[in-house]
Amino acid sequence: MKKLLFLICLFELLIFNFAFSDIHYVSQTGTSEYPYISWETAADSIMQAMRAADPGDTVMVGAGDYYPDTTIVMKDSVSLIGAGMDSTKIYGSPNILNLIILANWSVIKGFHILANGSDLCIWENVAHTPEPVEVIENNRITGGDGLYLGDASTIIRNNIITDANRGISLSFGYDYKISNNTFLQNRYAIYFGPTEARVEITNNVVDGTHKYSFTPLYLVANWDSTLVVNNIIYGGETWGIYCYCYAPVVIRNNTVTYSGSSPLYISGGIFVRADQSVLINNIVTYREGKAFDVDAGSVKLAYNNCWMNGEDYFIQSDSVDSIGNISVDPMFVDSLDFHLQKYSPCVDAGDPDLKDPDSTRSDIGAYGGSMGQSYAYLDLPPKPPDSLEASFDSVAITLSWRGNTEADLSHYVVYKDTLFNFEPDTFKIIGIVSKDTTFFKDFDWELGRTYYYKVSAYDLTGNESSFSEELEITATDVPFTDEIKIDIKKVKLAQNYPNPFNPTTVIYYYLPDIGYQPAEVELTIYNILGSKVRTLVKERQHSGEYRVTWDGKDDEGKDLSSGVYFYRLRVSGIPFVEGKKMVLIR
Ligand SMILES: [Ca+2]
Ligand SMILES: [Ca+2]
Repeated sequence: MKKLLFLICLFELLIFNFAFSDIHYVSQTGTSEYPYISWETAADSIMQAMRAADPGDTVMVGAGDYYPDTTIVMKDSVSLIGAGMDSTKIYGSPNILNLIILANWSVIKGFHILANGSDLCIWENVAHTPEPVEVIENNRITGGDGLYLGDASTIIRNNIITDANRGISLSFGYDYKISNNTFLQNRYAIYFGPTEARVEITNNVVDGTHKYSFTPLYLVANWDSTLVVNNIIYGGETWGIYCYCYAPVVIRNNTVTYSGSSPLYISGGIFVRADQSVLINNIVTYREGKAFDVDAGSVKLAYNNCWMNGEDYFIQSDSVDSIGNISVDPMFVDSLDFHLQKYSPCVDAGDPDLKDPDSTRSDIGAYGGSMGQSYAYLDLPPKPPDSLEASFDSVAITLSWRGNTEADLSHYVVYKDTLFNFEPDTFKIIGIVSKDTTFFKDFDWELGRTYYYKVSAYDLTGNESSFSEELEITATDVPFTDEIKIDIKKVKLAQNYPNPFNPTTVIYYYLPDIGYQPAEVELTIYNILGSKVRTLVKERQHSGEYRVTWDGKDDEGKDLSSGVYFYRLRVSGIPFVEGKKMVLIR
């Protein structure tokens, strides 16, 4: 009897499942027979299948490119599932204002959704029943105004959101959980205006190194609670995280780095103005402006690491509890991997009340804290010494460089040879100097000869860095005097080729390692009157060789007339780079 009852239950369960969770298919090869419940009979368009769906159903969309001719209006409790963000693409058009409109309990997963002329990729701004939860996950969303959300609770996770004016805009809603997304080169990654929502922004990576990137996280005037934890934010022309919120915000274990490029803007790190906010365990580095600006009372600003910013801590209120803050090289793995190296001073230096996942004291930075990662710290060699320079006092050639900043630094080694681009080995060592000494005097030189120098850095466990840039030095007599001068070669800005030219020419330049790269680089063309006519390069670049083609046009794209033009390379951190002349012949 029991067995029979069990079978009946099972049978009912099957019916229940069958009746309430149909799958309606969409593909580019189906026969399009209503109600589209197999790949063979799949609908031609997403809206056809959506019309056939009931609450609880799934609309499954096969791989391919889809160009809907109207907005895709979701139905309540229907899941829209694609074959993956690289496989199923939905293109908007200028005729469609909002590409997809959400309903209650919508799920969107596995698509590449491209605005392609539409204003919004995903819109949700309709009256919903109280607090339905919508899920948007594993999509790539490109262009337009990205996602505009309001009046619901939404989980947005594991998406890649690119090239949007506002990646995610939030207005009035309930709970937003925005986690594990990658934001690439949006004007704003997350923008929320007036909202009463509870917002959690966790484990996202935000690349704001776009020429129009403003404030990556722009959070304004919420009245409930905001949690910003374990995010990595780099770039942006104003603030990395700007919280003009009235309710307290918790900003914990974020890494905010690389400032914006325009001197017109502030390029700060984190701005907060709500009393009772908590800012702990954050790393803020390489911002041109203020790392922290706290314009509020009773704020806990503690156990942060601010280093190499225009100004590290800017506190406009007296009642700020600031303990445990440090200012040291965080020792990231590299310029785009913000895990900490072994012996980083940020390891176990965070809030002692917080534990890492490995149950040690919390680390400072995006991978530390209770919601962070457990990972092996790598003992890497120091960075190569940078900004290698030379001076001369008629007795010695004095080499100097900028000191390394790693906590486990041990000493420097100086190499010398008479061959260009030489390979350093132990026979070429001319000096070993302690970590606190950043110069070396070479007394062994002859007039008229050319020498090449390189420097490396060692850590305490014996790892040697790669070598610094090579410095080429020639000591020569100054004619008709007793003086000797040295010629030093480092940055190279080559003569353009061809020259004279029509219609295009190539300018080659070489950037030395000046540390803290990418450095701001500007390659500009001037006319013979000295007016700027074209900005060819204005971006952050790493050391290396670059080739840029100029088409003889100005910034507006108009052809310039025949004549003499000048080009100049400006690199932040390098005082002067000469200009060169070229001739355009029409
Ligand atoms: Ca720890
Ligand atoms: Ca090391």
